[in-house]
Amino acid sequence: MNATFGERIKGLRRGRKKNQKELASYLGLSQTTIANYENNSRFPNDTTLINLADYFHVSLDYLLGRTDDSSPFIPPNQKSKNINKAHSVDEGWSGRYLEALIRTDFKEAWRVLELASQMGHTLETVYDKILKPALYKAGVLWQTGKLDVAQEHFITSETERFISLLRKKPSTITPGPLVVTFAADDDRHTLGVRMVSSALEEAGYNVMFLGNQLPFNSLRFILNQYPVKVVAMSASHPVYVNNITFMINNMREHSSYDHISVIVGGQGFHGKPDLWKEIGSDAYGEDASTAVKLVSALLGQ
Ligand code: B12
Repeated sequence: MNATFGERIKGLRRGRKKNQKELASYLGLSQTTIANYENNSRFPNDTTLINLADYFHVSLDYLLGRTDDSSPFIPPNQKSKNINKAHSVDEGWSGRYLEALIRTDFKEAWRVLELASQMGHTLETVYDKILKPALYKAGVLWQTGKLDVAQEHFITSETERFISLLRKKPSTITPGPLVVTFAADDDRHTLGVRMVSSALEEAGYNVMFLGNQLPFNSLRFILNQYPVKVVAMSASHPVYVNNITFMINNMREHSSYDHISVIVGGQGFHGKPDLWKEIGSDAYGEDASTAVKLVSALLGQ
């Protein structure tokens, strides 16, 4: 029965069909370190040990060969509430993600996101703490001439792909209350509101993401045809807030839409704490995580 630590790591790694290099990369270690763990000539520190247990979804006792029961100490569905502070997603993660994409190492970039998910971080955390800061940083690098616009486009398109990959499979969706999301007018910055849409979907809402350049008549068509509960609009710049105001004013003219809540967000609202109230929306959210909480509160859930 009980194996050594090295045997455990080797067995788990092979079970996951990973080579030593891939596992090392996930953990930010060298291949030699993994090889040393596996032949029991080195032993990890406590943070790496916990990272290994989280990565393989096993308990520390199992890793150390004290039991053959591999069940993780923290049940996976509760992990997000129990994440050890050592695993919190900080700037290092978004930095690693961005640097990987600048090197065109999309595999490594994806690994950063996968590792965060495997460690139990929610989708909103991946969006708000890894992807958003990375894209903001890319914007600064582009503005200061340190990144060519072509690189910025590549980073954006890879991030779009990752957002799609992180989304729930349609077959696993249980349709909840309907939320309509879109970006204002000519605002081509749609990634943020797509992240919000995906986070809402993950939280159990049925989400219709409508892109941008939506005429009010088309919004009205949607509101008349479908049982929409919340409209979520995004503006990446104050100039686009006018269009959101226009949409809200038009909606408010129809009492049949009184039951529909409106939430707003995006960089067009940054630094203007009361703007959302002034334009007649019901709430403002600074990120995907807040968007989920707002919709839940507005729908009394
Ligand atoms: C990628 C990008 C583009 C892409 C957008 C592709 C796409 N599909 O989105 C393209 C190439 C199209 C683009 C074009 C332009 N861009 Co641009 N772009 C960016 C960049 C690098 C990233 C944008 C992004 O995705 N950010 C990450 C997302 C996740 O952040 P976010 O939108 O804030 O969303 C979060 C929250 O705000 C919130 N949220 C967002 N929406 C909502 C909605 C609700 C309801 C709620 C509750 C919350 C919420 O949750 C999200 C997740 O946390 C930014 C840099 C930056 N600071 O963002 C520049 C940036 C926004 N762009 C900029 C500029 C200048 C432009 C152009 C004018 C460039 C040009 N000369 O053509 C054009 C404008 C085109 C247009 N008509 O809109 C400037 C804007 C400066 C300013 N404030 O005036 C920036 C800041 C770059 C810079 N540093 O100068 N851009």
